[in-house]
Amino acid sequence: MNNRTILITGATSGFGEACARKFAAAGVYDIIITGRRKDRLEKLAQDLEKAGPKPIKVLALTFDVQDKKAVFSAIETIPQEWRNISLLINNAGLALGRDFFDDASLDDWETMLDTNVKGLLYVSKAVLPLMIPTGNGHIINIGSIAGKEVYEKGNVYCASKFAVDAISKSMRIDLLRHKIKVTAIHPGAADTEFSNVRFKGNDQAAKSVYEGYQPLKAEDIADTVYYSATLPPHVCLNEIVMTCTAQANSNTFFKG
Ligand code: NDP
Ligand code: 8X3
Repeated sequence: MNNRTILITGATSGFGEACARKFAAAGVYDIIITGRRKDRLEKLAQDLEKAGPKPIKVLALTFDVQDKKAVFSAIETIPQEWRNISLLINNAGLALGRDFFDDASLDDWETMLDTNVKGLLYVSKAVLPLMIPTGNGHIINIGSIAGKEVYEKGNVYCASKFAVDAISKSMRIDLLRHKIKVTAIHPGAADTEFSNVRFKGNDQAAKSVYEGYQPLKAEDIADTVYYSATLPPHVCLNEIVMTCTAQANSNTFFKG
């Protein structure tokens, strides 16, 4: 049997990298990894090829999901043997800043919307013509608990993840006729490079987000993605909100 082909956005770090490692370890998936940092992708590709019980194929594609032309050009020119993509993990995303609405930066807002919302739309639209003919498509969108409940100074990051929630629900309806499963996974606080990016290299601010409790790890999300992707064909997990045990909702943590 041929391996199933999957495409993961944002595979250079955090959840995306953990997903790539999880699927590679199974040895039955050929994996397309994407992100902007080419050096990381190339290093990861080498690791993945020999990570499982038998060698798998790995294709690294470097593009910025905000760049519509680059997204379509990268995906439309994927070599023939990679075109049967049946699982898409829309994971690339970021938060920038944590400021009151009136203090926040317009540039940060635009980058978050362009990446988390428009980037996800571009990649999905580009991949769907390849996925539909496989007859067993599955799109897994990484949202956030921030897309379920807003929190102070979360404003446009929360809005971008509310959009991912709405897009996931819409996709599930509109892609039903193609038998494509759509799963949205909404994690709470997880210790990745996410906060270093959000606080723009202020490591102390980033570290303080995870102090006093045990946050989720990237591998927890990868395990959940993998579980969702390996259910029987007639079962679709529509959405999952997952937090560490110390987090009850967007705003409530037990630290101590
Ligand atoms: P990381 O910062 O560790 O990883 C983010 C990934 O997204 C990187 O691989 C990065 O790759 C990629 N990315 C960011 N911007 C772009 C872009 N413009 N084009 C292409 N790739 C891009 O964060 P996480 O792994 O934590 O985050 C993954 C997803 O999970 C995001 O959507 C985030 O919003 C969401 N999330 C995170 C939570 C957390 O607490 N960590 C909780 C809930 C959801 P590169 O820089 O190489 O392009
Ligand atoms: C990331 C989790 O709570 O920082 O989406 O928004 S949170």
